[in-house]
Amino acid sequence: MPKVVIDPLTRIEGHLRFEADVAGGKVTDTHSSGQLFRGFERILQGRHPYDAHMFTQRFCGVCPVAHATASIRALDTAYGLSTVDIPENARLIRNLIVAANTIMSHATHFYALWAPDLVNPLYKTVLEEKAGETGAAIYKELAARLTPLAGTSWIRAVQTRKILHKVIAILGGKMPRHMTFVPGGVTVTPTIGDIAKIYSFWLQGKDFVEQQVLGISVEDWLKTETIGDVANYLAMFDDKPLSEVPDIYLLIKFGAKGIAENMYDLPVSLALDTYGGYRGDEPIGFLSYGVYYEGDDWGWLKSGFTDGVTLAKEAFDPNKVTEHIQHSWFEGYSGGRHPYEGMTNPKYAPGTEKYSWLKAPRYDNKPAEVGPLARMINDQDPLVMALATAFGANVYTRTLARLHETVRVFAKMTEWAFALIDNINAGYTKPSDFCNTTPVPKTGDGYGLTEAPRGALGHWIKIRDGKIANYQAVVSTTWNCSPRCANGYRGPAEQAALDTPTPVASNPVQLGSVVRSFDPCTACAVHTIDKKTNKKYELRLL
Ligand code: NFE
Ligand code: MG
Repeated sequence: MPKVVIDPLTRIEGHLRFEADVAGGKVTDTHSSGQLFRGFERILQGRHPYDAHMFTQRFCGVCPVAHATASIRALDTAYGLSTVDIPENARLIRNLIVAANTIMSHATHFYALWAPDLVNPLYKTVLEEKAGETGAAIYKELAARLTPLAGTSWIRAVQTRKILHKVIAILGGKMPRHMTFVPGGVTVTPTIGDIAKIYSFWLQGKDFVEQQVLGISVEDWLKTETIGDVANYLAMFDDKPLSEVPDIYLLIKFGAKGIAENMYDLPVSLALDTYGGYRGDEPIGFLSYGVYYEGDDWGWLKSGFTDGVTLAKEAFDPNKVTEHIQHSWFEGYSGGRHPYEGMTNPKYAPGTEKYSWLKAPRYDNKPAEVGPLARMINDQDPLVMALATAFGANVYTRTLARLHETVRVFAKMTEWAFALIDNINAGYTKPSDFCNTTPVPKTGDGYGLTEAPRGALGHWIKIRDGKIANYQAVVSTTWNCSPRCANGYRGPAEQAALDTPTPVASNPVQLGSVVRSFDPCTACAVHTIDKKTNKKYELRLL
C-alpha cells in the first residue's frame, strides 16, 4: 500500500512527521509522530519554583505567553492563591497579554502557516477544470492575496502581527518570553500613557481586520450568529468585483462545497468542508479548560468537554485528564496517568509499537480535539455551533472558528484596557494593586489550566523542600497530534486525516491542510518524501 510521508509537516518549528497509507486516492490509515525529545519536564526537577515560568516560556517562540500563564497559575495555586487573591489589575494585564498573543498566533496561522495551501497548484487545476474562467479568477484572487512573501493580505497580516508583539512588549518588557508574570500577579505598573499606546496599536490592527479580513466593522461581524446571517453577509458583497471583497468572504463562499455548490449553485469550491472531520467510529471530543479572567472567575471563554459526534456538552473535570505512553517513546507505566503522578522517562524504541515522542493525552480516556473550534463549541458560540451543526468539524469550520475567535478576543481587548484605565484613574496604582506578593511555600501542589492559541494547556507542579519535585506539561499539540493511546484509539489529527482525498501522492495538499488546520506547532514543511522511492517532492508555496 503506498505511503505518503510528510516530514516535517508544518511551516513552524519543525518536528512533526505524518504518515498516511493511501488506497484508491484516499487516506486509509495514519500515524502522527513527534520527532524530537526535549526534556523540559526533567530539566525543571530540583529547580526553584520561580524557574518554572522562565524555563517553560522557552518551550516555544509562538506561544510562550500560554506557557507563562499555565506556569503562573500552577504557582498561584501551589502558593495557596485563588483567583480573587490576584489583584484585578493583574488579572486585566494577564488577559491583555494572553489576548494579544492569541491574536498574533491566529493571524500567523491563517495567513502564513495554513493559507499557503490554498494557492497550491492543485487547487488552480481543480478550480479551472471545474469552472473555467470563473475558477481561474477565484484562484488568481487567492494567489494575489495569500502567496507567501508577496500576497497583499499576507504582507498586511505580518505587519499586524508585529503590532500585537508591541502590545505584549509594553506590558511584559519584551516578546517573545515576556517578564511580567509572577505568582500573585504581575510586576508591571503601566501608566495611562502606556495603555493609550496599546490602544493606538489596537486601532491600527482594527483597520486591517475591518478593511481586509471582514469588510465590515468588528461589531457588525459579531452579530453574525446563524447560517442565514452568513448568507446575508455574503450577499452584501456579491455584486462587487472579486478584487474588492474581503478575505473572509473568499474563504466562506468558495471554501465550502456546502455553501458554494449547494447554497449558491456555484459549479466550484475548494470543498474544505468535505475533509478533516471525524468518522465517529472511535471516541472523540472537544476539550477546553477555559481562559481569561472574568471578574472574580476564570473562564470568559468557558471550559467543557463536548462529544465530537453528538455535540452534547458536559462540565470539565480536571481529574479526568491523563496521559498514555503505550505508543510513545517513554517507559514507566501502563494505561493512563494523571499529570500529578506523570513521568517523563524517555526510551527510544524504533520499529516497535511505539512511534512518537508525543505522549497521548486523553480526557476520560477519550481523544480530544483542542483549539479554537473546541473553545468556540464549549463556549456555545452561536455562529460556530451553527457551522459545526451544518457542516460538521472539518478543515472549513476549524479555520473559520479560529478567525471568528480572533475577532471576538480582539473586540474584548478594549474592555479590559478601559477597565485598567478606570482602575488607574481611581488611584489603584500601589504595587499591591498589581501583585499579591507571597513567599515560596516549602511544600505545595498546584495546577495551571489555560488555553494556548492551539488549545487546552495544563501545567502541574509539585513543590517539596522549596524546590520543584515534579513538573508535567500537557500541551495543546500533544492533544491534537497525539499517537494512539493504550486503548488503541487514534489521536484527533490521526482520526481527522482518515479518508482525506489524496489524488496526487506527490502533492498531498489536502492531507497537509487537514493536519495544519489543527495549527500544530512543529515544522516548516518544505518537502514530502515518497517512502517507496525515497524521492523528495517540493511542497510548493507558490
Ligand atoms: Ni509551540 Fe503552543 C500553542 C502551546 S504548542 S505553539 O498554542 O501550549 O501546542
Ligand atoms: Mg508533557
